[in-house]
Amino acid sequence: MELSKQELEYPQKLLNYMDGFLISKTMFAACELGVFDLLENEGALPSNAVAERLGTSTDGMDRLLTACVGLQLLQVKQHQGEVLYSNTDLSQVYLTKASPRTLYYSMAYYSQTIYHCFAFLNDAVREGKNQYERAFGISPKDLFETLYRSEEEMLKFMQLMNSIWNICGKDVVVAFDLSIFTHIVDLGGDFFKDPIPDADLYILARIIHDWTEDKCLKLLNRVNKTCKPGSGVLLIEALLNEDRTGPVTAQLYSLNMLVQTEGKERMASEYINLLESAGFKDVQVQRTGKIYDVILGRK
Ligand code: ASE
Repeated sequence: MELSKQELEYPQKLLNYMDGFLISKTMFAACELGVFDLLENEGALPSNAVAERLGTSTDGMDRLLTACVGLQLLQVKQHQGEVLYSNTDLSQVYLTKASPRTLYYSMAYYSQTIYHCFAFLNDAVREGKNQYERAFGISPKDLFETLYRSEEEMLKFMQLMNSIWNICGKDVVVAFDLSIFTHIVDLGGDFFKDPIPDADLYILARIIHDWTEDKCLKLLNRVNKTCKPGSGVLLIEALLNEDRTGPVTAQLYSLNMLVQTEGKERMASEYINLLESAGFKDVQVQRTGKIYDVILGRK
């Protein structure tokens, strides 16, 4: 890629990347402290009132609200000598807990789990394994015993997994005409051990990316064995480009799979290989242009 003289002179992109986690953490703090929920209920408020209601320091809250204005997560206006803060449309729709399209629980999981695992990204890259031990003092045995280490953690993870469908679900379910399948199972539970229920379409949404090659094949072989001819398997994953150029979201998610799981994000060709090795054929791939893409195989 050609770099302009100006970019070399003043590396705005690098400065933005350097500040990336400051931005994330500012947004997470405002979510977790309850700023957007309070402003949704109360309308425009001055920072000292927000601080009082949320039990924080006035100075700290004033700076947090100001930073949120800069990030366009809040708007500010002057009214009779008072500085009043209120939600923007974006924060109203996505950052308040009660909104039907809320990403609040994604934000909370990023802040409380992913952020701490990413603190050990260097170690993860050196060792090629997840960082639960360093981040949370949990010795890695079964992956989902770790992820679901308490009822609370399990719920937080499920809320994360659920909340992304608020924004990506529609595109994923319409990517293929699934009307030929009458009995659809969204595969969960202990699918390495438990019997696979009868169905004519199995959905594995963000399952394959958690596991090593061996375990992916083991799971897909189990599903294939249960499938009748004509039955299908639908994988929902964030696909990497074949030429390794992007999408950057999937590339970063693959690093997250490194710090959090046994798996990685893959290219369409890798999913096709896995499915064909497990006995599926006629594999088709649909990109959605959003985070999650869709792969359909048939027995
Ligand atoms: C998993 C999905 C996720 C396992 C752990 C996970 C996600 C976060 N942690 O199957 C959702 C995808 N987001 C990222 C950043 O990878």
